[in-house]
Amino acid sequence: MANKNIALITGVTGQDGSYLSEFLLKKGYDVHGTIRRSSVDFRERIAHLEGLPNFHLHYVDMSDSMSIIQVLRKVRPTEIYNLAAQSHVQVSFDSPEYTADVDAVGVLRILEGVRQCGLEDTCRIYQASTSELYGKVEEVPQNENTPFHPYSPYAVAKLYGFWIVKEYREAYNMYCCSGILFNHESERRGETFVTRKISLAAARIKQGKQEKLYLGNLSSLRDWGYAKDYVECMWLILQQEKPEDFVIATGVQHSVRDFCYYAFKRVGIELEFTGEGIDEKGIDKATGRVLIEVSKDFYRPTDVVNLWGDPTKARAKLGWNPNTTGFQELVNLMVDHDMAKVAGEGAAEKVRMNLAEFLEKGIVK
Ligand code: NAP
Ligand code: F7E
Repeated sequence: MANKNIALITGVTGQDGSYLSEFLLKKGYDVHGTIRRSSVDFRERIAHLEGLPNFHLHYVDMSDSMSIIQVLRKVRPTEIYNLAAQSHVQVSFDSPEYTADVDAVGVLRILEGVRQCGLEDTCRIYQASTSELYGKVEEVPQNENTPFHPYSPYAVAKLYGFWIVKEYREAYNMYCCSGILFNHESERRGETFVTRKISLAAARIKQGKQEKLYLGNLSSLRDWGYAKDYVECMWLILQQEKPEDFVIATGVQHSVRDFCYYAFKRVGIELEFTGEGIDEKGIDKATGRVLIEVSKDFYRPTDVVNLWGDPTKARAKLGWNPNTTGFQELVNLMVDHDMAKVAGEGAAEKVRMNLAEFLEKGIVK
């Protein structure tokens, strides 16, 4: 059909890919998502979309140019949202080469693939960039002009992605841009990111299904937003007249400790923190029970500890409201979701509990 909007979302099975699919389907797009073959089915975030006439899935791996070219030729998208990535910062220290291949060279594969398929004048490209580029921060809060200082293999790979997008924009006049998104969370957040690890633990501890929560740096500061609000920005960034990069953030900063406090408060437990560094503990004020301890296993060789975004440009140019969902509302909706999830865990409970134990002991991070 002429003039039909056709979106290609890499990483459609991820947190953002699933929300963005819903958003674009509602706007009438044909949505094509890329998935990877896996021995077990991890498509729960998009299961409710499968079977819809405008929703299509294709096997693509970001380390495989041929699969990328094949899907570009077949789909001929008008918009590409490149969300696929090895997105876990701590894991990037264990798999630095793979992270570079997928998160850095993968971006190049998309850009060059678009050119080689002759789509450079008809297809706009959004690159999922990150506040991790600011890393060992050189100013607070961070905006589009703040210097980058990446501080993990993940961030270094994403920095290449950012610059190669800029290069293709300037060298070939392509409509490609980066959203520099600060942390955004949701009920669909991966379970080893700190917010989800906390919301699930609060629910499990409340329901007597977990003893304790082990975390790393409790003083780390983040600007946490709601993923559902952020995918709208990805779309808005591609609807501008000129391609430009944008910082997407709430402008509000909290510590990991704050997140714990409000998550446990939501389940009726008031925490009190005592001690410092590795000796810090989160104690149930009512019973004196230690619920949170610090474990070295969750410290990173280099950690980014002071992220705070300035969304002024996004507010002014995109007309986006950075504060649709506030911090406490975000914590509450994640915890409420996980209270219900944990309560409903039946037959799968034993398997889940094993994972919780592994997480607790630091065997799985
Ligand atoms: P996520 O939940 O980890 O999803 C990542 C997606 O990438 C999944 O669909 C995953 O597929 C796919 N993927 C990973 N490696 C791949 C490969 N080699 N080939 C093809 N697909 C691959 O991440 P997210 O939170 O939705 O984040 C989306 C993007 O935004 C990522 O690029 C991330 O780095 C970036 N970002 C996220 C945040 C945030 O706070 N969430 C902030 C800034 C930037 P499987 O399901 O098969 O693993
Ligand atoms: O860590 C500290 C940890 O893993 C946040 C990704 O989406 O956002 C995400 O990366 C902070 C760090 O997210 C634990 O040291 C303490 O300082 O939830 P996280 P992240 O590293 O900020 C950015 C913007 C992205 O681009 C990434 O793709 O929390 N922390 N204790 C812990 N973190 C984890 N995971 N687990 C802990 O036990």
